[in-house]
Amino acid sequence: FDLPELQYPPRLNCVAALLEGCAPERIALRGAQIEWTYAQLMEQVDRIAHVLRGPMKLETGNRVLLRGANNPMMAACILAVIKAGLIAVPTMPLLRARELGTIANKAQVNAVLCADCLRVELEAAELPQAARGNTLWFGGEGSAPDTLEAAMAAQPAHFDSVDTAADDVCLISFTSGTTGVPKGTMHFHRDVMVICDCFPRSVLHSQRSDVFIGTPPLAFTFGLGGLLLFPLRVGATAVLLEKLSSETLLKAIETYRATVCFTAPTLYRQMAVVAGQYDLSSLHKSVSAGEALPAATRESWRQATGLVMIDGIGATELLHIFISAAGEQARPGATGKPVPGYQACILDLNGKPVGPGVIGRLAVKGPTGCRYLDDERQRDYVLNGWNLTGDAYEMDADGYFYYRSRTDDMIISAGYNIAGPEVEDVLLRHPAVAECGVVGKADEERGQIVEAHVVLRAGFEASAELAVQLQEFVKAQIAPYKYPRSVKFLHALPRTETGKLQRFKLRSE
Ligand code: 3UK
Repeated sequence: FDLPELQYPPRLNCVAALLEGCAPERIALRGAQIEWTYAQLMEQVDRIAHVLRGPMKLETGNRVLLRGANNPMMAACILAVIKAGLIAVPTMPLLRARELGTIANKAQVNAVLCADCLRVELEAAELPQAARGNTLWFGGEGSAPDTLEAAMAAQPAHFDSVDTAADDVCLISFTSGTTGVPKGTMHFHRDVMVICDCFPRSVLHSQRSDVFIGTPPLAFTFGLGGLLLFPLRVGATAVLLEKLSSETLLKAIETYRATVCFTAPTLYRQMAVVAGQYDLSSLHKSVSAGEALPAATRESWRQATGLVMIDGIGATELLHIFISAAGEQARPGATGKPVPGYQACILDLNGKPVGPGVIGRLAVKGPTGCRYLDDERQRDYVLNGWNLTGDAYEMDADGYFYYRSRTDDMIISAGYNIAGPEVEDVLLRHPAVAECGVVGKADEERGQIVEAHVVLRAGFEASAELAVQLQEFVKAQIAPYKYPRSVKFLHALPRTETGKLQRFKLRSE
């Protein structure tokens, strides 16, 4: 944490620092219709900042709920909120009114900037008193007085950033809540600089000539970092596109000559199948995060594109990626090593460190860390300064970290501990399997049995014979007690907006 490059002045506004000294004529953001140079981006940001401090009457430290798909205007709104000394509370586009109400109240928001296309759910949400009536809409048709664009037009084109402390909160980010209630985490101006100076610098070696592209929403810190903050830090270009599927992402990589791609394992799996039909010669870094990257996916992506994927584990609580490896440093099956600046170790149930080769709880310490809005939860996540991510990991003698499963997802069957993702990796190597999720199913005799939920590739049909084939396939490759005693065929797996498999939904089926 005392790396020399991670020292920042005590007075720091991270957006001012990110945009300071950028080349005004270079392209900062590209969207479907918009292309902004750094000078144009700064003007948009400054006009929005004036709107927030002027007609919206917000004061330093106030919180602004933000809603929108990935596009340049949404990006400008997030930056403007922070530059104006306020706290950004970005929310996932698919959230419903009830969830939005919960988040708005937990974060005690004072105002809202919302994309016009997400109007219905927002209007149905119960916002805190202060935020009611203090909402502006952007990206819609027309120029009604309650549109952000109309308000911006009446404001000056330059805004002096608000003088904030390096340890003032600038972002409240909510976890996607794979298990239920979203948790709000607070991050400082300094934390934003830290994530820009850790993973992208030491693992990606990002530079100004890079073109960043990908799918994670800006409301998810994986996307906020990878598709906005990291590119700005080095003066590069970010391509922000709404609703990318595997084919549209491949097409966009080709069209925009993207060099760095951020997405989750599922999309890499889907893209690998058709990657050969696109010119991906510009791409040299493909980053996977959000959930475990199966070795099978790593291999099929390599075969399809020649690229060695960069796996990285990050968490909303820690803001971005803290264990990763690239190129020569990558080791099969491992997520990687702690990103310089971070430390990691494996703890047993009593909080004692365990040696290499033993599965335990992943603990991480570094220049960013968990600060929940809710004190109650803080004690579960942070132990003696170590962040407990809830993941079961194993370390080898050389200090590489291997993901096994979420701590709560370990399957215990007839006394054996079985990690679902290991079985998934084997199943994904079978030609009939497109996607799969392996969970524990309650069983009277064994406590739990291994149950596989399988989505088949086009051209294959579900049958009892195929189920037996899959079971035999697993038995032949890993210890037979790990084979799925139950196999179910589905049309799709339940996933969050961030691409994570919702195992609890598979278990409750
Ligand atoms: C899981 C992984 C294995 C893991 C995130 C990059 O995913 C992000 O944040 P969330 O708060 O979830 C955190 C949890 O997700 N996970 C993430 N990456 C991996 N498991 N291998 C991986 N590579 O359980 C972790 O505890 O939604 C990812 C950057 C920023 C992020 N917020």
